[in-house]
Amino acid sequence: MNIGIVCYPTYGGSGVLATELGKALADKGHNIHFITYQQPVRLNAFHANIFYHEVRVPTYPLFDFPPYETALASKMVDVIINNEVELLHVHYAIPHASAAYMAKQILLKEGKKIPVITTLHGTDITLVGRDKTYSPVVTFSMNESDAITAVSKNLRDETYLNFKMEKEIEVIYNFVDIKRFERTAVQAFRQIIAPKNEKILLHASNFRKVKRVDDVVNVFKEVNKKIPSKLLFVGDGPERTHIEGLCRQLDAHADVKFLGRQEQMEDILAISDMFILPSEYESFGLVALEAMAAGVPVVSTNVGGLPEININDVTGFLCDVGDVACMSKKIIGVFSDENAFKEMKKNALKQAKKFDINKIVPLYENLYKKVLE
Ligand code: GMT
Repeated sequence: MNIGIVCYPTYGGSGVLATELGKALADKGHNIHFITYQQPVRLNAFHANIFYHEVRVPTYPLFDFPPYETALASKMVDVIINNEVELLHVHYAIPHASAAYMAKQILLKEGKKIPVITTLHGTDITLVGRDKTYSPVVTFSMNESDAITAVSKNLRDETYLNFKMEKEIEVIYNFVDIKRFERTAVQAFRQIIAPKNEKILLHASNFRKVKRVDDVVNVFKEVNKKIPSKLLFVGDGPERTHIEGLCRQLDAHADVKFLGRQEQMEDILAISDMFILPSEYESFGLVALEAMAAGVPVVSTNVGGLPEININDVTGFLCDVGDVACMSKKIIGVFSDENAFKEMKKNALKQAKKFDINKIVPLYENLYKKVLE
């Protein structure tokens, strides 16, 4: 099939998932056309079946806000016509679903019917999409899609609850390439981070408020009082400066390292003992699944789609939002019991295997076949 994929090219989970999906589909022989404003971060190697089409938004003195959506819809039309693209799969509803609707209408006038699949990822529904500023357009363009998918049951239910849906939403879970995370720890790297064989705690995110990164620092402070530990932060974003300040204020900075944006998550996970994800909301928590694929247990909140992935007391722990005491107590407990910790690591990997790329990608292929029929 010739498939157009539209996504955000940045470090967010929706862009990562869309890119990994495109790469997996290309490996299976499909031709993939990525349409976005920048080369997606995970699109980092040559593949004969993958094409990248950059959306350029020319500036003009009249435009206080350059019209990206118009440029994107025009690019979609151009790519579809000139590359015999058969369907469009857009990730993250805003503004991709409405741009796809526009492209679809333009192409219909030219006698070409192009099915559109919209995959909902989270904040496009729960945070931004629900806002009155966007909701009429989001509702309309979702309903005009030929198929809608959500990355968890929770996100599907949230969408039904908050939007007037006229169409069914299919749940297709996010996935992980288990093989990529089968790494043995680089001992020299571990030695630099934790020279006295301290436990290594990890958090990775875009440092937005919804991630509650303060809680990570407070959990770490408590754990470190009982069990010598180090904390690694991966990623960057609006809260990072504040978090660095908090670490200094709590006198924790000597045991904390900020690695910034990293692509080799598998190497960092391979030396980590526990992943902390205390978010206010996660539709799925792709980063938690990646940790589990590396055999790293996850302490997370019990919100959104997280309980569909992380199983309390089995693959890690689930605590209420903001319950730092619960999170630290659970980590200290399992770090103090070597057998329970080993068992939890095994369970984390076993659970991640349920979301393996080879199980999930065929679900998208089936959906494509269905909409093309
Ligand atoms: O979490 C973010 O801020 C990034 C956001 C995105 O759109 O890239 O992530 C959302 O999509 C991911 C992939 O489906 C999910 O794993 C994240 O849980 C989801 N984030 C939220 O729901 C807050």
